[in-house]
Amino acid sequence: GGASTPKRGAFILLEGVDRCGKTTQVSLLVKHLLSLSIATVALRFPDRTTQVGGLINEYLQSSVQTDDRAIHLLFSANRWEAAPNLVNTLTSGTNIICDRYAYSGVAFTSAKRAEDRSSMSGGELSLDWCMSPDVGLPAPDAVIFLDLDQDQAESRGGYGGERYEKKELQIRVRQRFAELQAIDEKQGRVPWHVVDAAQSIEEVKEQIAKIVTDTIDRVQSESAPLRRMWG
Ligand code: ADP
Ligand code: 2DT
Repeated sequence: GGASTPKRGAFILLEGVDRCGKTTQVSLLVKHLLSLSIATVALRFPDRTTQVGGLINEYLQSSVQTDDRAIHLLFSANRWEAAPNLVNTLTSGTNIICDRYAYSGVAFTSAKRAEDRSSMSGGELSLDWCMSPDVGLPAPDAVIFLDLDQDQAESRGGYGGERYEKKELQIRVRQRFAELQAIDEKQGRVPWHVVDAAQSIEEVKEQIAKIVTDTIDRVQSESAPLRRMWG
């Protein structure tokens, strides 16, 4: 007992292609944890409420040609500007459930092909190039990957008008996520949990809730230090 420093919160990330159910599950999860009196907040990237996020929002909603590297760096800047607050939240003992992060950043930019791209140089942008601006960001304690194939994603309703909502791009994005999972598994630092997102909302919720409570327990019992991305 006594006035010991509170244990830090866990940083848990939900990733996956558009429509896999991230928004639905983040909101169910936060409600579930709060009902158990476990301090938790939701975050999402891009955070469109900041000035940088406003530029990202304009980009996503328009078809104006913009350099892909410049846009990639804006998405990364949008995480860096949030990082101090994110670290303070975790340090104060609050858990964070986050919808998309650096993995989406790398997966989407590296999935662009020459014909999708508006950059000065042709060819695809390498994973290494895409990862480098996010190196050093706070790393999640777990990645929950909601896995859904493209046909099932599309059966959940037609795409809206945003720039990346195109079938071929989404298929390549899913492949890039798998490459990022392999990189993390080789490094052995950030555990990935792949959940079949084609199950019912309730089934997905149960599986995620178990992963999340196990992760929170692990972070607290091991007093695990907060790591940095891809370091
Ligand atoms: P994301 O945030 O990953 O794009 P959403 O949570 O917004 O996904 O879900 C996309 C659509 O699919 C919504 O209409 C949502 O109600 C529906 N949906 C979410 N999860 C499931 C599920 N497990 N089964 C069927 N439909 C789902
Ligand atoms: P939402 O539909 O989840 O708001 O995402 N994206 C996201 C990137 O290209 N790079 C990033 O770093 C992030 C976080 C994924 C909007 C789109 O932005 C893409 C879909």
